[in-house]
Amino acid sequence: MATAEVVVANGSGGADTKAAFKEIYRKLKEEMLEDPAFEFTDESLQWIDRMVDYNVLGGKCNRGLSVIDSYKILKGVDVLSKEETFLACTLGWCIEWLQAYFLVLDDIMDNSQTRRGQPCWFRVPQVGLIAVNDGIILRNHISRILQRHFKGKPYYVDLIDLFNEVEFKTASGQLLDLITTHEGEKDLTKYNLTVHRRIVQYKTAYYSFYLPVACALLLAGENLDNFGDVKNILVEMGTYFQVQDDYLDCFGDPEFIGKIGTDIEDYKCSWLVVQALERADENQKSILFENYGKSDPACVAKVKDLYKELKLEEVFHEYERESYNKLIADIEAQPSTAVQTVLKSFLHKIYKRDK
Ligand code: DMA
Ligand code: MG
Ligand code: MG
Ligand code: MG
Repeated sequence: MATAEVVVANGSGGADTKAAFKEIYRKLKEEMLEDPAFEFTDESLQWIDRMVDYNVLGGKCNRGLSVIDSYKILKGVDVLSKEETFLACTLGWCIEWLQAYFLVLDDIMDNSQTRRGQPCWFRVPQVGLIAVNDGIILRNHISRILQRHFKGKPYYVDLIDLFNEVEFKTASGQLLDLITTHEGEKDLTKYNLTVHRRIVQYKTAYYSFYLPVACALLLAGENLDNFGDVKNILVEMGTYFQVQDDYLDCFGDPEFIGKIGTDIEDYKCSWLVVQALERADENQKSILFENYGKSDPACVAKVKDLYKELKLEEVFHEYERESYNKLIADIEAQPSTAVQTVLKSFLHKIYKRDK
């Protein structure tokens, strides 16, 4: 890594940016609690207040903070005006809100136990399936935040279209993720890298990687149609990110990553099971067929033992190095150095992450 890149990687999302970002959260939440379109009761106010804090906060905020970092790099400045900081942070929070909305529903559908080191929202006593409606509320907050702060900007319609488009892609990815695991359809022979790639591009890459950069580009007055290559690189990066997520689901430390993996129990088309299927002999395949997708901890343990036997940890580290090198080469082929810097700072935030 060249020295200049180290500065960008370490300087991004610094303490000042995080403090400014956090400050703006308080304001946005206050506005949601004072929304004139609804006559809040004391109970409903308290519910929204707690629900938003519980689900929007507590993450790494990488997606949200990236909007600010990317915007600064695109503009070629270290410091933004108060107004620009506010707008960039607000878009960052809209992405964090979007993430909260997807996670609340994802945890119900994946039957997960914990998220960000606490029980999943639907597991909190007295929440249960009210969490479904809370997800819808979180989604509606985004539209209301955008309307309040961006209506009248020349890029307002593009912003709305962008959030709608990315939401549709994500929900479609979740659909693919969920129907491959259907009872009666359970068939490991259908799982391969092509199927995996399609799922993860849609369910993760667009909202986690393309969306923050696209927001920064719109803020900077750019036309997204001119950034097709950038989009492709970000989708590749997002694919690599979800492979890391699949790896950590099995090999990560639940205490540290804040969530307990469920991919084996849920019969997910995870990168690990796809790699295992490619490498297993007949005997090992039958172990997979017998034990994958069962909630019995003894079955889960057999699958994990097989992953270790097949040395999937090493396979993953090799994949990680290769993806990194390929991404760097694609990034360096980009004509704009500002765009290169944005993409590299993103990549360095996630390369070899353990959380
Ligand atoms: C997450 O996929 C995708 C979305 C849209 C939330 P996942 O279920 O693997 O995520 P996690 O491991 O965080 O539950
Ligand atoms: Mg999940
Ligand atoms: Mg899921
Ligand atoms: Mg996962």
